[in-house]
Amino acid sequence: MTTLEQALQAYPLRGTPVYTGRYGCGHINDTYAIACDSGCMYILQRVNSKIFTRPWELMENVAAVTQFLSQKTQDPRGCLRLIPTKEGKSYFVDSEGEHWRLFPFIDNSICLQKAESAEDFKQSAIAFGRFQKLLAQFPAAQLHEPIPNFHNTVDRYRQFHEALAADVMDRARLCEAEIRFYLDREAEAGCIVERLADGRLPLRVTHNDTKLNNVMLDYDSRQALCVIDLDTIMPGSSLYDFGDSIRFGAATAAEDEQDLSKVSMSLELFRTFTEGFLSACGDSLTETEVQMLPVGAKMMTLECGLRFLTDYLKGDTYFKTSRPGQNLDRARTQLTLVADMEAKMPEMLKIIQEVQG
Ligand code: ADP
Ligand code: GN1
Ligand code: MG
Repeated sequence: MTTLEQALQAYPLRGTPVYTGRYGCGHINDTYAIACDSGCMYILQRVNSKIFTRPWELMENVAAVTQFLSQKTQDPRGCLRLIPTKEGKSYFVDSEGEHWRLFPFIDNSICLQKAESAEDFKQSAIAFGRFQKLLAQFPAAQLHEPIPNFHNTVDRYRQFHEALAADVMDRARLCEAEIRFYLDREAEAGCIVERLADGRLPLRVTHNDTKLNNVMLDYDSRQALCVIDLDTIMPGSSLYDFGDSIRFGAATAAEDEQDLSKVSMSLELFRTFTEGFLSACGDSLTETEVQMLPVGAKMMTLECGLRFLTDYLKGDTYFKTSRPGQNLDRARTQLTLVADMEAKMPEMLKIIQEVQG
């Protein structure tokens, strides 16, 4: 019996599977759609144990958060729900030690790879804002960290210094200006983690992969239904999710664009996202969090760029590349965005005031 068949047998499916096939465009897990003769459909996933080395901890996070969310919403499509195994467990372990989980297929929904309009981007903001609001009372400190220190920018700088000192590929000489740019901003690295540590910023449940393709929209209305892909949920700051959404979604060019004249942060898209996010968060964010949202955007972009540069120095061992120098290109787009955000900081703050009303 294949491990997929083992997984199918572990769950109390309604009816007999008549179709099982690979599904979606996710880059991390193995995702299958299952259709049964009863008409019931499911999503079955094998967790990527190369990236997530302690999948049982990740599954404890997913089980705790989905359980909490399901008590907050009546709408069956309003949150991701785990289906327990026949033994009542939240995941199944196959004969090779791989972890599987089963979800109801979210009916009549669509998952976009790219925003086709500003409204799509706004809907992702609503989904992630609602996610924050619904989880505002969740005891975030109880969550595991599937990737420790994921958004600890101070630690990301430590790793950068290590890579720079080793310079195993002899590439530092090829990116002196970029290295300087990131080093010039090292003093700012602690601005979120220090506030989390001393309580000026509250600890929240963060999603950490806030791309549009992790949001399900209603197929007909294209309104946000729920957030999916909960593997990287961790304790952190709301600024992480807001910031990473802006970094990726409000950029006017691709993450690896080589023509830097095309790279900027769209204030219009910043406003669009902020409107959706704040309207859905309601009053669950503190005033400090709201005021620091633009800083969150800058810090997430700085950190991501630093990670790309670190990976370039180390020989491209973390981020997948399809051409030489791609990680350096990515580090360059991110620093261009950071510089643009620095210039637009007063306007971003003004937008925050206007949206807050
Ligand atoms: P990955 O971590 O590999 O990105 P995801 O959990 O994001 O995995 O799932 C991959 C894709 O599968 C999603 O982009 C979405 O299209 C689809 N998908 C995931 N869960 C569901 C669900 N419950 N209902 C319908 N489609 C889903
Ligand atoms: C990675 O796997 P993907 O493309 O969703 C990375 C993010 C980065 C992003 C940059 C677990 O996300 O942190 O922002 O690349 N995810 C992980 O493209 O490291
Ligand atoms: Mg995904």
